[in-house]
This record gives sequence, structure tokens and C-alpha cells, in this order.
Amino acid sequence: MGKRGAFIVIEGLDKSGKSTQAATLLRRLQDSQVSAKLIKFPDRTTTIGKMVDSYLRSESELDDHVIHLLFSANRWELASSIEESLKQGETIICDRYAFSGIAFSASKIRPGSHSYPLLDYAWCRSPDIGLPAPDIAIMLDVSQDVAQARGGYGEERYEKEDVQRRVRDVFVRIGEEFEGSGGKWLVVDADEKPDEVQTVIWDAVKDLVKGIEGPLEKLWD
Ligand code: FDM
Ligand code: MG
Repeated sequence: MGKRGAFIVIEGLDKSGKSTQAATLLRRLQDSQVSAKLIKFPDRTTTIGKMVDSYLRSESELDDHVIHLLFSANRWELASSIEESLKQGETIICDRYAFSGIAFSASKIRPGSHSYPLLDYAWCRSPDIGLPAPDIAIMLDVSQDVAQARGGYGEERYEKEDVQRRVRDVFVRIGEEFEGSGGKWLVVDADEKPDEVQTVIWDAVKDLVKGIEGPLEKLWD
């Protein structure tokens, strides 16, 4: 049996440079003759993804539980194809995953309250239990000032300062729990120049992308 591919997740706030870093990493892997592909969540192309897309653009309203479960279902739609690609030795770079799922939902607060959660943290985590677990999750940590300097946030739901601040706090908790469950969670200072960020990322993944002997783990299991 040959080695399986590595499952690399890149997480972070808006304007943290996730998509740029993911694309740069893909190019570098391809230049090094590593079989690799880039995926992203939400995958807005599927039927469920289209419902998510419409919600994010505020073209539709959905109950907060419903949209949370749709984001998770959107990952489950792709779960078996992720497993298959990894088994065939292909490395996957994934732009956002279940960690964004928890962070954005669990950071929602009840209307009229300052900090009382709308959705329970454990409830938010549960629908993703058993998904393919990443071999490493890389959290690009950008400061509010640098995010603003990069052109600020866009028009979509969640692209607001107060939301981003709360989301960041939940990411910290998620990272601790992922590490506690044996996962590899790397926080990278995304205020640095793109080249410097890429150097840190490359250093963290360069051994993993040679292929992995061990089995693919299940998330939160
Ligand atoms: N998002 C993303 C969630 O709320 N839950 C999820 O499970 C995922 C994967 O969707 F604001 C949020 C994060 C972001 C928005 O993401 C769209 P992109 O990366 O900007 O397309
Ligand atoms: Mg966005």
C-alpha cells in the first residue's frame, strides 16, 4: 500500500489571506510534483451550497440552526470524495472547514443580549463529528487593523468587525480542543507579508506532503 495524501486545512478570519496562501501552496506543491488539489467550503456549487450562498448574500433568511446544519451537510456531501482522493495519494488543501462552521455559528449572540450565545457550542460541533479529520489545521490570525488596511470587509453576512472579533475568540477555544484531541493546530501571524506567511506554512507541511502512512482520523472522535 502506498502512502495516502495529506489533508491540510487553512482557517482564519476574512482578509487573513487564506485564499492567497492556499493558492500559493497549491502551486508550490504542483511545482514539486506533489499530486494536490484545492477545495473550499462552503462549496457554493452544490444544491445545498446554493442555499448557503443565497443566505450569505442575504438573499434569503434561514433559522440559525438550519444554516448551521446546511454548512455541515455541505461538508458531508464531499466527505467520501475527500477520503477517496486522499486514499489515492492526492494531497488536499482545504480553504475553511468544520472549524469555521463552529466559529461562525457559536459566536452568534441572542438578539438584545451582549454575550449570551444563540447556539450551544457542543451542539454546533456535533454535526461534524466523524468527518475526515485534517492532518493539520493552519489558522491565519490577522489583526483587525491589518484586515481594515487590506480593504476592509465586503458586503456578505458576517463581514463585520464585531462578528469577526467574536469569531476569533471561538477559534482560540476550538484550537485548544482540537489540540487536546490529538490534532495539529498551527496559529500563524497573518499580519506578516504573504511570502513570510507562506514560509511558515511550507515549513509546517513539507513533511506531511511527502505522504502519510497512518490512517485518516475522524474529526472530534
Ligand atoms: N462559514 C463558513 C460559516 O459560517 N460556516 C461554515 O461552516 C463555513 C465553511 O461563511 F463568513 C462562513 C465564513 C464566511 C462565509 O466563506 C463564507 P468564504 O470563505 O468567504 O466564502
Ligand atoms: Mg468571505
